[in-house]
Amino acid sequence: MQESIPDALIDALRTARKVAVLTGAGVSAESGVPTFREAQTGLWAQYDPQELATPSAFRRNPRLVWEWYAWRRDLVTQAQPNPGHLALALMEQLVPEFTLITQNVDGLHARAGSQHVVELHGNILRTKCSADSRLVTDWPPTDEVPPRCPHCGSYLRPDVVWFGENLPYEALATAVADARACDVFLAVGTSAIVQPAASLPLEALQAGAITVEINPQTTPLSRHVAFVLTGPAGEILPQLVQTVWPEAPVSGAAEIFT
Ligand code: BJW
Repeated sequence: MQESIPDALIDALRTARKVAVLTGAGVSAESGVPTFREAQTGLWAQYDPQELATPSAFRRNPRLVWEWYAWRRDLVTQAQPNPGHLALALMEQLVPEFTLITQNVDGLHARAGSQHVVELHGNILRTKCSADSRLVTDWPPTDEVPPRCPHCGSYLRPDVVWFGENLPYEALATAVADARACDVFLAVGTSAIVQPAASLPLEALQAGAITVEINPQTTPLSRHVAFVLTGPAGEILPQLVQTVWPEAPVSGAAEIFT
């Protein structure tokens, strides 16, 4: 059964000048990309984050970390954007000012057509030097794992943000500013646990925005937001866009709403 969209939320979105959206792993779950913290299916149910997603894990066992990310990179490359990603790309065209802030590293928002995506935790499809963070696109063929930076010989690593690392400065500054300036803030498919991303909806709330959560489960954020839409993003987001903007003159919408 579909969640009905409250009239007050429809009005708020229709009249909003600025909308900000924070997405998490749940928005890509329906594309077959595993989330992190869900029991049974989440990555951390099978793998220890301390062994894989920290700088010290990489120092201890760079080969293991590189290979784990290579496996996930393949998975992401084969995944396709789902109706939730497409609905957000459509929403961007319907709202005067729109920011899509994502914790996801899978690049699926851009592949769905979102133009302005703020990536807080990097992108798994990019590679950087572990010594100076310079982005590296090519390196000589080698059997060594991880391969080495062609400029300085240090190991290469994925361009993602591990625990204990700072988020990219500009991305975080933009996200905080847009959260504070928006009229409506949607948190979609995130457990709202990992900082500093988890603070963004609260920043928006404190600044007076109408806050919305879209998630099949309750999170620590649920009790703070004005509206909770319970269900999968791939169903709720298309329904939300269709309800708020029923006459959206956007080509390609049909594939979302089938
Ligand atoms: C659906 C769905 C469907 C399912 N539709 N929904 C205070 C106390 C203690 C520690 C800290 C603290 N402040 C900061 C920290 C440290 C740490 C932190 O927050 N730890 C917490 C665990 C407490 N933060 C950091 O270290 C950050 N850096 C930092 O703060 O720098 C300053 C600093 C430096 C030094 C010391 C202290 C501070 C960096 C965080 C980097 C996070 N990196 C990861 C890995 C990225 C690379 C990779 O992909 O491998 O980012 S961890 C992982 O979690 C990933 C995600 O982006 C992130 C958030 O997870 P997300 O997206 O919310 O996924 P899940 O799985 O948790 O939730 C999925 C949700 O979807 C669920 O709610 C489902 O119900 C829902 N769902 N199906 C809609 N169909």
